[in-house]
This record gives sequence, C-alpha cells and structure tokens, in this order.
Amino acid sequence: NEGRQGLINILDLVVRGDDRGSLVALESEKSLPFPLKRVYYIFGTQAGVSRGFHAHHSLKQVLVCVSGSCRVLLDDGQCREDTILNSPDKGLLIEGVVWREMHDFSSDCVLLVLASDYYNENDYVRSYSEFLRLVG
Ligand code: T46
Repeated sequence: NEGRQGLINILDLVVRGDDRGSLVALESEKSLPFPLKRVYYIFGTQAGVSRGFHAHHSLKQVLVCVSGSCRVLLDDGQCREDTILNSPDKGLLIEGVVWREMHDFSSDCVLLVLASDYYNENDYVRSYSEFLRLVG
C-alpha cells in the first residue's frame, strides 16, 4: 500500500467506514513501517506561515493531514518535490536525510505526525548548507 513516486512516498491508510462515518487506525510496525514512539500535531498555523526547514539524521515520520490541507516539500539535495496533503486516508512517509518544508496551511489544517523516536534536538539538521554537506 505504498505509492512511491520519487521522493514522495504516500501510504494508503485503510479506512474503516460504516453508515456512522469513518475511522482510521494506525498501529506501530503494522500500518506504520517503524516502531511508533511519538505523536504530535500541528494546528492553528497562521496564514502565510511556513514551517519545517530542516532535515533529520535518523528520524522516520508519517504525516497525515487529518483536516484541511497543506503542501509538503521534500528535498534530498538533488531533487525537490512537493505534494498537497488534504486527505485523512493518505500518509506521507519521510525517511532518510531529507530536507522538509511545510507551506500553504489552510486555516483548518491539522497535521498529525507519527514519529519513530522521541523528540531530540540533536537529530535535527537545521542548516541547509550542513544538510547539503551530509547528503553530498
Ligand atoms: C518535522 C516537521 C514535519 C517539542 O518540544 N517536541 C516535539 O516533539 C516537537 C516536534 C517539537 N517540539 C518543540 C520544538 C520547538 O520549540 O516545539 C517547537 C516547534 O517545533 P519545530 O519548530 O521543530 O516545528 P516544525 O513544524 O518546524 O517541525 C516539526 C518537527 O519538529 C519536525 O521533526 O519533521 O514538523
């Protein structure tokens, strides 16, 4: 259930729907391709604001836009590709040393992130030149 297209790796999340509506369940190491250690979500992003602008040394993450929409740009040092996340049944898998930026948040955007590790500032690569050195 992975739709890989270059840097953009979309997971199709299984929707359990019935006449009441829909439910998506994400289980560590099953629907997620890593052991889940942390969940966070980004919401209330102000108009015109972009976020991210960093890479990670080893963190793996799946991003799910559970409400609204945003655009995620990925950059491996050679290619830059972006995708619009606007569906609660699509997960964007980001792994490896990949620069990420999030743009064009709708006012109702809730971006859910499932992460393979606890928060660790030492895992961040916040300088683009340092990122290029690492992937170069
Ligand atoms: C990523 C993109 C998609 C914590 O204390 N714990 C956490 O788990 C996280 C994620 C953040 N923070 C603190 C660190 C900062 O003081 O929350 C503040 C905002 O974090 P940051 O500026 O890193 O947020 P974004 O939206 O630029 O990036 C986040 C993740 O940090 C990052 O791993 O890949 O979302």
